[in-house]
Amino acid sequence: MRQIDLRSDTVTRPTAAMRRAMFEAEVGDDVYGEDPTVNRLQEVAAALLGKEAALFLPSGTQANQVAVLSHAGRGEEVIVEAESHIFYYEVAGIAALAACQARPVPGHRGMMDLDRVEAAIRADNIHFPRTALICVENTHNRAGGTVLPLEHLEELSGLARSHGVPVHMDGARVFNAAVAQGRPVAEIAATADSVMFCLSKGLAAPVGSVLAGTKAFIERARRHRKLLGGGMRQAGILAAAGLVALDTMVGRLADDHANARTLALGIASVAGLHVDLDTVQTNIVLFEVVDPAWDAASLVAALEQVGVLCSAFSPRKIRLVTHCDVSSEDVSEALDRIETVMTRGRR
Ligand code: TLP
Repeated sequence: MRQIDLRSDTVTRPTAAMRRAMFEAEVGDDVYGEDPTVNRLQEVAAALLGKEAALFLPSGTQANQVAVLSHAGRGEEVIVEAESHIFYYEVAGIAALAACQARPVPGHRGMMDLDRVEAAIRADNIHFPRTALICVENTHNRAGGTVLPLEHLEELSGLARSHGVPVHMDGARVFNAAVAQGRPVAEIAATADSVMFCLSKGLAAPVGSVLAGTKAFIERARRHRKLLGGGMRQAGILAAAGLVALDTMVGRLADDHANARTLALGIASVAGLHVDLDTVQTNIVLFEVVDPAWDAASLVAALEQVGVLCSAFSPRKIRLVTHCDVSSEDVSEALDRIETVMTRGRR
């Protein structure tokens, strides 16, 4: 039985063109700044995002943490959306690595209420930490891959600027946002001082993320990357795949979005499952298990038995992610299997 892996877009494998580019990559020692392929990827990424400079890092988590370290100092405060990756899934890195305090603000579909953000920005008072950074996530993973509207980001950016606080965007899937909105990614990136994006999710490169910002910020980030052990040597082998990813994999994200919509519409018609279709904006489908005979963990286990892999996201929520290794036929097949499991009921 063919497995259909919808756990994450991180499971994508490098394409044939990436493997060829990796094989042929010109390399050097990147800690000396001498890897021509890494340098090229950084230049291409900075230009795409409309930023002065960029840095290649091994993972999105490290890129986010390096961003926090490079914006904020010990004992300062970082405003984060309460369900954001940087707060929820990064092993308390803000506290453990940057020695900062996270100030979570609840969001709706990933968007923090601007009044609440403003209220969370600290006044100048000897008792208070300084607010050093505001983080946003676009697309927003735990909200179901929702796109943060440009007007919202622009308002947030204006608010942050008026208080002299920089904004970091966890844009692990910012290319999904750009494709969904039909806007250049630079327009989205312009609303943040620094932006991180992942090459190893929907763009299918095997490893790596990029952090972009001003030259001065990236110089600080390079030092922090070294501190976290992310200074790699002949990393051009990885960057070569990243260049192919940017060149060939961005436009096709629209197919993943169409597949996610089909998947969501199918799930919406299965008794016992509920999807808020308005949240299905990119390549993520977050659905709720309402049938009391199941919970997320038991349904994930039953689906695994029939070769559909997905992730339990909360006691009653399951996440499915479409990507380039899942075709529209796979989506129909996955829907058939999901329906069969739900109709057969819990054994
Ligand atoms: N997200 C992973 C898991 O960690 C949940 C996934 O499968 O979605 N920012 C966002 C918004 C992310 O979704 C992720 C990965 C990261 C950062 C971290 O990237 P990596 O995995 O490269 O450290």
